[in-house]
Amino acid sequence: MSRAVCPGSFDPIHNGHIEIISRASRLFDDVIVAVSTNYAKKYRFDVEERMEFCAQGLAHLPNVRMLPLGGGLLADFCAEHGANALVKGLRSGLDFDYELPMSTMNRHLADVDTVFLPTATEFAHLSSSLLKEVASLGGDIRPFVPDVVRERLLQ
Ligand code: COD
Repeated sequence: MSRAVCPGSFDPIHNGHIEIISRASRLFDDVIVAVSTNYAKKYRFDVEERMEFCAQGLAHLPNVRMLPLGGGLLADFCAEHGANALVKGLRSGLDFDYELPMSTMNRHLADVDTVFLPTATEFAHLSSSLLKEVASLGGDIRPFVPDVVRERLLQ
């Protein structure tokens, strides 16, 4: 059985993430969405809430499940869960430049390969931080996030 990990902060999950994870679910038998907690980072939503948003946004994908990544190494998480692939979305060459050293390091640490999927053009401008800013200033983010996320961002 092929197993891949889609890691991220998902603070919160948006449709760019969902599109990449959905494509990963067609390439691999089992997909684990690893929701990170970096203790040095400040999140808008706690890990339970971010996992709940992921669960709702990805409920249509039967071979996708969510697990907390915790504060440890992603490579250790992959080894512990028997995954030999990571899947990441690329919005631009800048993403690739940022991701390439991490992919090489993850291969060194746990012999895990990174599969890069180019994002759909309609989601290439999305990031969780941009969506939080636009929502906080009253902009319409309906096309870009699951309803549950939009409602929570509006609260
Ligand atoms: N379209 C498509 N894909 C997208 C989009 C978009 N618009 N936006 C983001 N993505 C993809 C990217 O592949 C990204 O990697 C993923 O979604 C998650 O995005 P974010 O922003 O939620 O998550 P990040 O970038 O904050 O996640 C960082 C990790 C958790 C992956 C990273 O910090 C990590 O690996 N942490 C574990 C600690 C570790 O092992 N460190 C050493 C690394 S070698």
